[in-house]
Amino acid sequence: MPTEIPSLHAAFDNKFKIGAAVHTKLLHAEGEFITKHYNSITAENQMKFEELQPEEGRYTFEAADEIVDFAVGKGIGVRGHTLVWHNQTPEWVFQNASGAPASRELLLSRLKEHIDTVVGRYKGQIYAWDVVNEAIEDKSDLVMRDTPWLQLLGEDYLLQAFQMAHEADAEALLFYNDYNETDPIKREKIYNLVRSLLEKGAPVHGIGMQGHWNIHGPSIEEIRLAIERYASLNVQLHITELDLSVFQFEDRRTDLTAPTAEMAELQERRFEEIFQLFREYESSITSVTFWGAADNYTWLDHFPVRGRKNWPFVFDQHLQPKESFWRIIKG
Ligand code: HAH
Repeated sequence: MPTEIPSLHAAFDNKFKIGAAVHTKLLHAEGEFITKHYNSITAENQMKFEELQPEEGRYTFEAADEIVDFAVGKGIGVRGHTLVWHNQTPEWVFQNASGAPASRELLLSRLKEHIDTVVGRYKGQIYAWDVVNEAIEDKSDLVMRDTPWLQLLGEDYLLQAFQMAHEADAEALLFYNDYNETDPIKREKIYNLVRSLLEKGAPVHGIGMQGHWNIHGPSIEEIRLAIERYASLNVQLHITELDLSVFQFEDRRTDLTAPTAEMAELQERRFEEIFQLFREYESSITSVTFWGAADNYTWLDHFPVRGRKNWPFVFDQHLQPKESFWRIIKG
């Protein structure tokens, strides 16, 4: 008799939500699989600024609506991603009618309009928003990332964005989201940024740790220190974009058609340890989202090496549970 496959999210039901990044095609093709294993979904791309408002005042909500309708219909939560980011945001946002840089006033009014329209549309249906994504610089001698938002609005843009989002939906949990969040130097910059936002009274309810990790690092200790540091601000933590690449970032090999035995084993061990750690901090961690649903598709197939297959999840390319699945649900 084939073993019954238990639901992934059910294994964590009284701890934290288990999410997947999705797109509408995946919901059409594999809606049942998603519903069985995940109780939170995030649009991988279809709620980004360029997808929702490609031209000023022309909103394209079809895909985003479908994702939200699917979730509401199945009783699944939605994490919104993302309102303010330097990527996948159209050029027009930062320009005035003559193509020169937009004034502070113009950009702030566009930001407010976008947030009001988008957050307002899904009021009560999206439990958490990544209000600002990746505002911190990776290089150690700089703090804020140099983006058009910073250049045109100054550092104040984060406070503004959080206030606008809170006005549009007072119930939604509002997150600052970033990657390399376990790096000690970047970790302190993120901590200081969120702390200063909180001191200014900004409605920031949580920190999103993206969790784009690999089978070698960061160490469990580094992840633990980051969780402890962020949790000390008394905000919720969401793991927002979890994947465990089988390659180190510098590894440029493109010849593999399956993970090696060593990769698979390391990945299993790491998934087990990482979810053990998440369980330890279940009073702070309220949601854990994978940046995909199964190994048949991941953004890592194209990043940082184009066309190099990756296998970063706990379900394989045929949506079957990998050994890692059994290790993480055991607890
Ligand atoms: C994330 N950036 C974004 O938040 C998400 O919207 C996108 O779909 C994929 C990844 C992560 C990132 C990184 O790990 C390294 C360099 C730049 C960006």
